Amino acid sequence: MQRRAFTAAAVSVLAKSVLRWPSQFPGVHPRPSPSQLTWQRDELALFLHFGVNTFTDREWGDGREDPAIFNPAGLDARQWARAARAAGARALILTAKHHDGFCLWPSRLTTHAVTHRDVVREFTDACKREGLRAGLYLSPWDRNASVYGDSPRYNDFYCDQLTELLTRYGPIAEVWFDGANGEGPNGRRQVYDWPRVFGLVRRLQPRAVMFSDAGPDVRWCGNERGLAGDPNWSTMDPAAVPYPGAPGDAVIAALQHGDPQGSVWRPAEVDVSIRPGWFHHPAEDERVKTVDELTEIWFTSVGRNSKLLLNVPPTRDGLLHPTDVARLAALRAQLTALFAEDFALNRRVRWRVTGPLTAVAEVDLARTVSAGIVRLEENIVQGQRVARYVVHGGVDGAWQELTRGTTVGYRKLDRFSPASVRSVRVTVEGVARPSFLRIGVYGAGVTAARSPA
Ligand code: FUL
Repeated sequence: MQRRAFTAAAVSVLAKSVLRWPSQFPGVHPRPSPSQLTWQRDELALFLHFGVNTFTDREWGDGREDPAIFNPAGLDARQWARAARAAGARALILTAKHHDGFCLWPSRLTTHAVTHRDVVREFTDACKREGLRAGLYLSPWDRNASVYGDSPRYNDFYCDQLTELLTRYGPIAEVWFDGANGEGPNGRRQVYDWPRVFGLVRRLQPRAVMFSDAGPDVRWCGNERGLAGDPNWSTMDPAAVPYPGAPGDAVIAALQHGDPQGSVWRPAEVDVSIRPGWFHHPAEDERVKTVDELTEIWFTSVGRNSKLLLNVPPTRDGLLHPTDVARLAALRAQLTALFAEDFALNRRVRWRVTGPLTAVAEVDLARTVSAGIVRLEENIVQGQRVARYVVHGGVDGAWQELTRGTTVGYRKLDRFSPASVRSVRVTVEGVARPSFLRIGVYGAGVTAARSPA
């Protein structure tokens, strides 16, 4: 089920001025916090949707499931973590509780939970052993909790659940707050206390980044199709998305594009599933995205200044499906091949500031190559500045336009028809004086038609 396929009925306390990082006050160009930088540099995380829906073959459970149906006989969280490492992911996020309210840890607060094991512990232990960061998703919308809709009581309940998750399992790198709510016009109306929730996470896990439509650290990209916006600013006006799940075209546009004048650093995360659904359904085993589709998503997420959160759901056995595991490894192999040889590596970049907001960079590649991909990177430690750029390739003194675009940020990847070039020139214009860009130049690689499924 897609999250925007319903009218959100839940309302929220405005989370407007909540918990900015110290550097984010008006008049100062926003920059990432250390945790936001680590989050971005991870580039790829895997999302694991797992719970009672895995056993009922549904996408949204109703909270009336018998907890005993959750019985993953072969569960091996190390297999999840190994597959993540093979994909080059550096973090994993598990649905500790989805909208059905079923908890993957033995919570003291509900009987709608696992009792004979602790899947969250198995997951966090596996992450530790494989050197991966662990993140947790705790659905605000809860179809099982009897206190849902009794706002103060549910806020207590939700904060107590969060406290269990954030105090029992060691460091948690990301906490994921979903904006979905399908209560409908006659449903229960819950007024979430977001400032309290965000404050609790900051207190219990100060290094964790918090994801939601409204941040505060990382924002949703505005769709579940693997597409970051173009342009895509990591800065935002916090008032543009007042609370997680806020509806409207203006909200979606703000999530997609950010805001070059924004007062907070709140980069976009692209969440998309390797399959049509978020949970595993045997009927979708033949509909796993191909390596070329996943590579395309890489270009439209990581290659558009975002982080990719790729969902790979465990089966009823508690294991990732062999097709998905193979696809992850093949994606990494394809990316490794595409970016194996950087023609600009170790070549000197001549950087000339040409005006208050403009600059030109030139790289002499020392030989004529067939180029098909350009990679541009700003040093985001200093913030994000480039608003548009043009890339030219030069041979024998003649310049040919290869590609042009808008924002760069952490990374911009462009593919174009292969062209013979001996040097590359990048002309940029920024919202503030652009700082030095890193430039990579690669061949076109394997074409979509020829690469393995
Ligand atoms: C949505 C949810 O409704 C889906 O089930 C899934 O968890 C996705 C990541 O977010 O809002």
